Amino acid sequence: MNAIAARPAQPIKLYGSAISGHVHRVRLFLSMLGLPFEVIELDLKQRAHRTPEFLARNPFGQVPVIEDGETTLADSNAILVYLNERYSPDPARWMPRDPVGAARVQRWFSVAAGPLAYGPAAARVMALFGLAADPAETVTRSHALLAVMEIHLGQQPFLAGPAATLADIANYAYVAHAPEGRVSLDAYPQVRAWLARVEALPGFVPMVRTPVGLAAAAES
Ligand SMILES: N[C@@H](CCC(=O)N[C@@H](CS)C(=O)NCC(=O)O)C(=O)O
Repeated sequence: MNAIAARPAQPIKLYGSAISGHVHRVRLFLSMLGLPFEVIELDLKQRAHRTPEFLARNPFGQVPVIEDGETTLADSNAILVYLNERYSPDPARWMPRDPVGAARVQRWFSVAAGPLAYGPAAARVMALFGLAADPAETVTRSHALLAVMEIHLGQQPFLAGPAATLADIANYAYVAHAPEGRVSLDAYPQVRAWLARVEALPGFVPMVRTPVGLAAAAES
């Protein structure tokens, strides 16, 4: 454990959107680390993430992006790794140093960037913005992921083992908000218990619930 945790010289700038789960995972970890930050809210509907100015920060045109002094970084999972390595008083707590522990976190980063993004996150985006894709297929894909998580979390309290790690931070928001995409969590008590464990961690902050998402959740 580091004796004294580093602090940013000035508040970290977080370019994001309040309804983005990718952005929320960064906001959540900034809060858990107690770091100063300011959010620059981009209106994605107005394509504020596609301006030349923003594309210079992230050529993929996606949020989140952070600016920490001279350092500009995109990609939520990459940002979590950066914040942990640079500012956590106990980086091994969130990203284990042993080969198996580190690999387990990486595995759940891959889930967050794959099945979670193409399942519950995509189902929610379709519900929020009425996108023309097949919601049924996405909902089915979401339940396939949740079924795996249900078994996994019945065997251990957190995704990568006995304690919370970056794996839990990366996967929390889109699972917690899955009902906004008409993906019910009713059949997954172990998943719901895990969400409650994450919500009980010091510094936890929730993601906003949107009116459209709330209506969808009420129907599901
Ligand atoms: N791999 C990226 C994905 C980020 C992402 O999909 N961001 C969405 C918001 S939730 C976005 O910016 N979408 C706008 C677009 O792709 O045009 C990450 O983990 O940060």
